[in-house]
Amino acid sequence: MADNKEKLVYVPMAVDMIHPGHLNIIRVAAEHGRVMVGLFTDKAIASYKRLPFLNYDQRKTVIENIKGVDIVVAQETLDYEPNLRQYKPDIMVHGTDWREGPMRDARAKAIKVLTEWGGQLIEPEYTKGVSSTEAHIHLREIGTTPQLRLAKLKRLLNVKDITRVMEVHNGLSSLIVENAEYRAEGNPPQSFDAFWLSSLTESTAKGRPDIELVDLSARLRTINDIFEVTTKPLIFDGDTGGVPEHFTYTVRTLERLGVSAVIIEDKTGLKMNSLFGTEVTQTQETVETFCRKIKMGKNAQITQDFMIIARIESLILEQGLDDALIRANAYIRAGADGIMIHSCSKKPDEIFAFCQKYNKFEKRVPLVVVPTAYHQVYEKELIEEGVNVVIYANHLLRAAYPAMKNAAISILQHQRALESADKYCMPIKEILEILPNRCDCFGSDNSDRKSALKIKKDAA
Ligand code: SPV
Ligand code: MG
Repeated sequence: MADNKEKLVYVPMAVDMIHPGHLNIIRVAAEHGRVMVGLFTDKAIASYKRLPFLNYDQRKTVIENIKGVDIVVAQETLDYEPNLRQYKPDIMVHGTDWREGPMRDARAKAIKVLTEWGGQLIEPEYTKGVSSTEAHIHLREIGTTPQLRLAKLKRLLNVKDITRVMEVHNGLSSLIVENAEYRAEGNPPQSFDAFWLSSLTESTAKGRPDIELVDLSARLRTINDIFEVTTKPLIFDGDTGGVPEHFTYTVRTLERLGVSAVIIEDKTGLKMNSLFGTEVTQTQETVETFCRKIKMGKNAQITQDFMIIARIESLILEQGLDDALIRANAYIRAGADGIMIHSCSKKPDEIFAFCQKYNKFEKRVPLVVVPTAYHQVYEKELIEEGVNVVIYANHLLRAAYPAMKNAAISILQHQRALESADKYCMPIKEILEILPNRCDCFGSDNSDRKSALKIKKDAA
């Protein structure tokens, strides 16, 4: 045993929720020597699955206090090589779960590196039925608090190469965004990080034009519908933010509900949708007045985590790149936590030109883009240009409308519902199961509903 303690045993772990599976691994490791836990950073975890519930420091405090753990170091990537080379452990311990799936390559590499100094790999049987991914599904049913939800956006911005945001306009569309997942063999699952409560699609869903006509009270009801059934963070499309004195109240109201950020655009007067471009008359706000609005909003907010993001309309209104850059600089100095640069050009060139100059700013804040007009652009190109947040601003509503229209026309054409139901409609059983049924959530078996809620698609 004394001999054993001379040996260093490396145990990589994420430890979002500690469970008997972790304790078993640590027990096995401690039998072989001094246990060094390589604790995955939030960034490392977010690179292959969702953001952990607990942040790195919280997880470190937990694991440091577990019996058998001697030391905790940061595991910064999914690749074990840097830590293995730095600490040269005699033994590495990992559950058998990494033999399959996204960790397979990391395992092969770890084995190769360990052999360089005669290191040994021990793989205790993975404790089936106890996985943090499964626990996350249950936690989703319990829900979240306004504070936790609000703070999540900043956490995502700190760890993701790009934060992927999807439009929602009601509770049902938010359920889709909460649960949609795509898996391609050997790759980490893809999902959305946050919601965009678009003024365009929320207005359209209510049959109104996007001219700040749907008032804040109505929009708060939509937020409530969304928050009732989801846990992801929300970015609110605040249009112009209204007069500064009103905007301060909006900020506090959104914060109180647990909204993470508001984006306000630098226009004044009758606001119309940006995708009209210069087809309609729209007036850009003066830099001074818009900066005053940002400052007043920032002074009004109570939490550290709420973000006010300033949206620049200079490219939409053909005011040129220099005007956009001058405004970005001024808005950041006024306290904006992020900048959104918008464009209705069919090519991303003017956005990329903005990015290149923007990235050289002394004081740079997260950059948001909305590739609706230049939708050919890939996320990896945006990442290369330094973009931090991509918003898919209207796609769910645009996808739903043609199906509804076709179903209506089909009934008129055939004067019965059969053709429409077969071709354009989801099965009745599915619609009954898609919605959360609270009575089921607490206690009784709701496995049917869970499978309907899990909107998953595996690559063919
Ligand atoms: C929205 O979604 O309402 C927006 C983005 O403001 S855009 O429609 O492109 O102006
Ligand atoms: Mg809008």
